[in-house]
Amino acid sequence: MLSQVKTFEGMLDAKGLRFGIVCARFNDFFVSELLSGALDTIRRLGGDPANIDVAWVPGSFEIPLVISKMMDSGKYDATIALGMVIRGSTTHADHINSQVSKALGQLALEKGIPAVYGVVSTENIEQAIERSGTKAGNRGADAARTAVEMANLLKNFSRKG
Ligand code: INI
Repeated sequence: MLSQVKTFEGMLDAKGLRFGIVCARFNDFFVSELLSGALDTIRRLGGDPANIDVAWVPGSFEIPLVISKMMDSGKYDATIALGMVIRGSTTHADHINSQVSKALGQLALEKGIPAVYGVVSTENIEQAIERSGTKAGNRGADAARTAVEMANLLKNFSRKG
């Protein structure tokens, strides 16, 4: 029974894949670390740095528009959004988080290209440090791994002819 089931998985092999990464400059102290983690991961999975484009935008709120343009260019197998939204004393961060996550999800569905959500939302600076390459790992590296897996998985479902 199980042997007849066709199972699809995306391999963790970045060879030949093209990536568009959009980084938010707001809190760039952390976002630069997320980007380093993402680039290092793609390189160690066999990706070619010449196949990676990086665009910087003012803040996380601006990320989806550039992701959308990157998708329309037809140049990328996957896109990655990197940002750091740190909660302050107002609800500003909540508005950014919900808008950006919703927009990225919609873009991926509409255009059929992964829009990996590497926008980290934290309560404070300590949590931001933990997720930018210290005790909770590097969310940029996680996002890159997801992008590679999804790009390879989707190759199985591309329309032929
Ligand atoms: N942008 C971020 O990426 N992170 C934040 O923590 C943040 N906060 O807290 O304000 C932030 N704000 C800027 C926002 O993304 C837009 O750039 C701005 O509102 C202009 O559209």
